[in-house]
Amino acid sequence: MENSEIAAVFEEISNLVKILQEDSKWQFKAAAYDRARRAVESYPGRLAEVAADPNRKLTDIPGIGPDLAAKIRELAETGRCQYHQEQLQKIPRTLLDLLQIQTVGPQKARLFYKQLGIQSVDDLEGAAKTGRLRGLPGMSEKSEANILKGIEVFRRAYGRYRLDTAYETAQQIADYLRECRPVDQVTPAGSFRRGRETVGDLDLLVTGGDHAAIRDHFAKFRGIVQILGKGEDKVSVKLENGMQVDVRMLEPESFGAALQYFTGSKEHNVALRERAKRRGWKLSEYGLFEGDRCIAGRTEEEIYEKLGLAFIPPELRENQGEIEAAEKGQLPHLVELADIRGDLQMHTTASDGHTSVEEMAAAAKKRGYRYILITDHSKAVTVANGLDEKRAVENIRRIKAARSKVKGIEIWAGTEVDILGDGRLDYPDDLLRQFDIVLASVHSRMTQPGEEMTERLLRALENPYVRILGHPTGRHILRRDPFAFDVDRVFKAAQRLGIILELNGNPERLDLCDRHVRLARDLGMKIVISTDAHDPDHFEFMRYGVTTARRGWMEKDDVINTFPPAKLLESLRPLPA
Ligand code: DGT
Ligand code: CA
Ligand code: CA
Ligand code: ZN
Repeated sequence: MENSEIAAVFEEISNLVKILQEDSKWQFKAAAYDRARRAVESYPGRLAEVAADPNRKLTDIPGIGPDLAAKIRELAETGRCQYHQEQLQKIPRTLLDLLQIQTVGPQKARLFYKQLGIQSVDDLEGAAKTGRLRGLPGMSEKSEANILKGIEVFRRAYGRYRLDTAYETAQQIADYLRECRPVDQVTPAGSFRRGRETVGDLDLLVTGGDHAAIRDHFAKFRGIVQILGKGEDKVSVKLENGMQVDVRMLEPESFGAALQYFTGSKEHNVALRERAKRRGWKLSEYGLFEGDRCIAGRTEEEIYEKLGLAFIPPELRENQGEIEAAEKGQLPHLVELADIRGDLQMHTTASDGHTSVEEMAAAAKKRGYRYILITDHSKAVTVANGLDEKRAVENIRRIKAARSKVKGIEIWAGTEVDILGDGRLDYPDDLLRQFDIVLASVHSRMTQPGEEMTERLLRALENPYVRILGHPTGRHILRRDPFAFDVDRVFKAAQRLGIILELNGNPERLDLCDRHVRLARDLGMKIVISTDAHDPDHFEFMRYGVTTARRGWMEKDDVINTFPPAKLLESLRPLPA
């Protein structure tokens, strides 16, 4: 059991306690589980290992008392927690789906359940549509409309999983499959290999040995709740988190053809098959055929080559012009993770991060980075413990002091200054001037009408100290839609002013999204890929950011944090004299 899974159980217990409110101490109890969830999430090692080690104590972890330690041990050993299961029995399972809807938390879920007998998202939708929610404590017509909008987002998201969930699951299964002796290689295909921000299901291709043995081994994978189908060369299963996984077993002669076929996208494949047909050939998951003779199929490379195309990286296979570009030898040389030299958005304990400047710097240096920008929040973002002017000045001093302690990496003093509702910034120019680099982002009043949000962003960009626009559209994948605003106008204003757009690599955000990255690229703009790390572990998010940049056709020189420090600083908008 991974830390993230343990954290998810604690989160659900906290929600259940808040919904049930069974005794007078429920608030303390819920708070303890919330604290435990955060402690588990930010714990650097695997808790299951700590639990199994007689020489280590779970209770040494801050936020974990004897009771929670026992639950962690129970989860690590059995994969379940008795108390959690008991609480789950007390409400309809579908009631928890309500918490996936924006603006609905445990308190509202309880209210709807107790007052109106609402048990599911469908019930909630019915009640909102017939105006039965307004009039409940704290519920207006507007909050009813927001819930309907939230339900729409929920339905679109249903049955899809974030890229990081897919990544972790793919890795676990691949590791597990490789334990089976005859397995040679496990290769993910499908939307996951194309690097899409969400996947519908996971497609894994396996080569090597005895198919029956691999099938039997896979069927014993711990996370499986249901076997959906079992064929000669394919097993489909459903995992505990609801995700479907298709495992296909292949022969090496046709591995390339199958990888090509199952990577998709469907639209890319249709276009490729047409191309083969025009040459009198047939392309399928078994190979490229001239009559009965297979002329390519062992590798993807030879298939693309035979079809007169340069090799097309999976991230581009969406039939968005990549085939034409491959034909003319004009494919972009996509940016790679190894090109990245630094990270320009991260938080420390000064605001809502988990570690110090020095720890972040040391971890960044270990990754081979040459610079970092510390960007703690400003005061308006109270939920993230934003800094007022005085604390911001102290923070600049603290950041500069870290330079003498961690050498060999540039430690820049920045801020993620909040863009207020009217487009003014949360700090005066006098203070903004003191930072090395100012990043500005929106964190409040996110449902403003499009015109207002456009004006707000444009006004913020006019401030001469703003060099980077952070998570420009504000979306949360599967949870919250992007702000309504005129993307084209804001991008063009940023371009005219020399402001860099951020691609936030946090897999919950990936903001800019792939389409917007492509738009920026088509306008000839540069971006920065940042992780918004609140913990050194989050530096790993760079992987998702780079994948999304690749989906937006970005080359190394389009991404400013591939530059050495001096060149990066030159590529930013010049500061006022
Ligand atoms: P997803 O799972 O919804 O995120 O998207 P994909 O792209 O992974 O789609 P999936 O899992 O249904 O199928 C995997 C790949 O297999 C897909 O990208 C292309 C290929 N494929 C599946 N069905 C068809 C089909 O009917 N025609 C063609 N040309 N290819 C298909
Ligand atoms: Ca898939
Ligand atoms: Ca599939
Ligand atoms: Zn932010």
